[in-house]
Amino acid sequence: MLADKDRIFTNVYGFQDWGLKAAQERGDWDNTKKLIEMGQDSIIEEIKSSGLRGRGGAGFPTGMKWSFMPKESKDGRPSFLVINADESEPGSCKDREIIRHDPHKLIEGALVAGFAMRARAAYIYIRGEYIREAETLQKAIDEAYDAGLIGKNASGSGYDFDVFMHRGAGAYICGEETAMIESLEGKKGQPRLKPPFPAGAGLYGCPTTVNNVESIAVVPTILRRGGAWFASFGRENNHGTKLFQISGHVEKPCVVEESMSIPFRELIDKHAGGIRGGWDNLLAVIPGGSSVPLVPAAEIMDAPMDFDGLKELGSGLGTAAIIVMDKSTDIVRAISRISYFYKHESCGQCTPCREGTGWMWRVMERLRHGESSPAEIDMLYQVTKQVEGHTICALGDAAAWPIQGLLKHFRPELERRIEEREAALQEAAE
Ligand code: L3W
Ligand code: SF4
Repeated sequence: MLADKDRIFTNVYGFQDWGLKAAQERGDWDNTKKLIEMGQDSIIEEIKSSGLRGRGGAGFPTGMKWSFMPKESKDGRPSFLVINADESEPGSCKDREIIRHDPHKLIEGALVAGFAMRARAAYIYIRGEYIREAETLQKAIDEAYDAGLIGKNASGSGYDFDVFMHRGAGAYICGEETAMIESLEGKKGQPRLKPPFPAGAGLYGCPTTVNNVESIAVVPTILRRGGAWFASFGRENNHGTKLFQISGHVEKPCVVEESMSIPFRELIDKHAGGIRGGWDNLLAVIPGGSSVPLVPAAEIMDAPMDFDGLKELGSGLGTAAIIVMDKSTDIVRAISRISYFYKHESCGQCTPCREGTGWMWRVMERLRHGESSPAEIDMLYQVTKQVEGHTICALGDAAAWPIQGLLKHFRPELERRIEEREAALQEAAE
């Protein structure tokens, strides 16, 4: 279990004040100038050595991503850091806690990360529904400006750096990095084709890096304590501490910072009070937010909660939003509801996603009631394969994967519903 002394988010439960004075007492903004004096290349090297991988779902190595940013400005174009606080993945609620209770970690991280990638400013794109969180964040940004920590000569470093907050308007797709950039530019939030990646052509066509809130908020602590310290948690290729969000049928749902790679059972027993009704009552778990396939109880028990451990199980760590489902769950209905979500949130610009998400949801609804045939289960699988990998952004994959997980692990349940309905129809006809 992670020792208290190794926690980065020491105020994640909001027991203390989020304001600047209290944040400084907890160690934030402590001689930030010294971190900046490390120099751009050294900061990036330290982040690379920490093994930090993006905390927004894809797990892309953070230091490497920053190194894609140009060292020299072309035609006087500025570079930008965009921070993804559009947390809309069902099950995901960690960035909300950081902004509510530790916003100065994010703002200090924005300055240091922004400096490392030679960015002129950071735009924090916050989910529209996070109304109070946006108020807190704006107050924290104002406090940082008033104290000279950001803005002209930020923290006395000689570097000018602005931080802007931008509120979203309730579209999940704006969490996709290029849709977010479009939205920031005042356009409809629809993903762009990649490449070019944002580091080449991002916000207003300028070099841009988009990072998740948690990825940025851990940066000052990593630099203060050293990349080796962060890398000492977790296992090869899966380093660091991580905010896990545990919801569903556990005794005590919570957001908790733990060491990466902690076994699932230990995580749930130590922090969430165990499974409702005991471990024998566990049916399945969605370990990384609604986009990743479910894992049945028997397979997840001893699994290391990290990128590679969950990938080996055919799932993923995603945002580490763990949705626990006990045996009272109608698993077909649960996945069908997720299908509805993706149908609703599809931006509609590519055909496999626009048409496929609606088609898959309608079939899922019929399967839920057994109003189908075994052949249609196979056809549903084929359609998920035609959507997966054939769309502009990852929303198509995210709509296909939960259904694939259901078909892989719970096909007998779907067949049982079809058989039961057929038997009932026959009985009624006789
Ligand atoms: C330059 C290259 N940059 C990759 C960058 C790229 C991006 C990052 C990861 O989706 C996932 C999605 C959801 N040169 C590069 C390069 N990059 N190759 O690296 O890129 P990618 O495409 O692997 O992922 P993504 O499009 O960022 C994110 C999944 O996360 N997810 C949850 C998402 C929801 C939230 C939320 O609510 N907060 O994050 C859960 O699984 O399905 O697969 O920056 O530009 N050659
Ligand atoms: Fe839009 Fe879906 Fe295509 Fe993504 S995959 S660009 S959400 S239609």
